Amino acid sequence: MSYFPDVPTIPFEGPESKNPLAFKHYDPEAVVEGKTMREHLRFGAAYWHVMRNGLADPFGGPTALMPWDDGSDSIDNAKKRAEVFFEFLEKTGIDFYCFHDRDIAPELDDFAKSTAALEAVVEHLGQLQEKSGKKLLWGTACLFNHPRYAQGAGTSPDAEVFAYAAAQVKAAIDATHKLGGLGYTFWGGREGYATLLNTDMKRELDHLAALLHLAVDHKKAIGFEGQFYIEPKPREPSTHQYDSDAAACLNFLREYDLLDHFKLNIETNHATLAGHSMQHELTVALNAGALGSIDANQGDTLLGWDTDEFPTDLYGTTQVMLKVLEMGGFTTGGLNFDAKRRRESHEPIDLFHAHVGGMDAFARGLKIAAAIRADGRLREFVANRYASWDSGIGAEIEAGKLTLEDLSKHVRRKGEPTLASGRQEMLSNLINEFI
Ligand code: XUL
Ligand code: CO
Repeated sequence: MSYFPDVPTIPFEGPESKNPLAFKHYDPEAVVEGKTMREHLRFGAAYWHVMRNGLADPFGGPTALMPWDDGSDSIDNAKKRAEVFFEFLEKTGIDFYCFHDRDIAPELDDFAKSTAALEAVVEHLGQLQEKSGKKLLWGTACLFNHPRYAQGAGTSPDAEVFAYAAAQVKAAIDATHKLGGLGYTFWGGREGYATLLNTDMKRELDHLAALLHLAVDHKKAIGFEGQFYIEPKPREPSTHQYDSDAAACLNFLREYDLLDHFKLNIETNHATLAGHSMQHELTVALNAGALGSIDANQGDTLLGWDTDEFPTDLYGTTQVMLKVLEMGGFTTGGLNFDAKRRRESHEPIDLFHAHVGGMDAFARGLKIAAAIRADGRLREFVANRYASWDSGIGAEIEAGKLTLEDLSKHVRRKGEPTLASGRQEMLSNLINEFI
């Protein structure tokens, strides 16, 4: 039985192809810098967007056609969705997926029932993974949708809500472990505040750290070896979210002695909401040895919210892949399409157009990034720009050998420095040579 009878397995046809449902650049077995494209890119699909996003917006209801879904909270409906999803993964050639507990299984009227439903669907997902060879990139708990979390989950003013969130995190980590998940993500959509008038920020942050420590302890207790991630985002739905950007997350993890246990999952549209470029966020994470995984999407400069568009901007994908190559590639992480179709793209086949385009945009980004690296002029320019630190006074400062007194004498001797140009325009032109 096929749920997408009109869609074939997406072939690679090369740059000359005019077939909208063919890859022009993503050739999974093609080798770039010694690894196949499939190994470099590690594409993942987001269960919530592919299977559960009806494409509603704040002014209008859902439009997405999902002929396979009977709209019920039954386990059978949940299992059927899983089958549709795996057919989608098979046909797109996406190797990984990510989920929230409440996307794959319904939240029922009590915790024990919801957890049993989760376990039943996890069993089924396990069989589908077995048959297809697809893998779970990461799992997570939805700690933002239910009304009980309206004032936070780990940061709720109510200890009973914290306890509920902790119980839900345990069940979601157990599910991820059962499915051999490579990671587990914490995104704190409600871990923040709407106003400081009613908020004890210090206490809330202590509680968030306590929840993460409990998760680390549980991970050890059950022998789950996957990587824990925190996903920064500055706002939406909260006015301010504590994990506001990569630097804030790293500071929080250091302050609460959690840095050894977490890496970051950086999302492009969250970076722009934080007033940063994706390149900035990736660089901050990479500098701390904490770049773990990526939620691949892009925002819209004309809209001030998290539009989660599919990535099509080649400058963006090139910058991401430059950082991923600089890191030496993903280990547990990958490129998870945390992206949704526009509300107007409501037909099931649009899911394929969206993902095929995102995969091709990243395949091109990878090829362009590898070409820029092979060319070497960019790397050489940056190395030369800092060359004054490699010997003489620079090397002595870096080695911590000089005092302010020494530097004062040095400047009296040398006089005014002569600065070299940063050559930004020349470097932008250089990038354009490759795009
Ligand atoms: C929300 C977001 C989440 C996380 C997982 O903006 O990105 O979907 O990726 O909870
Ligand atoms: Co995300």
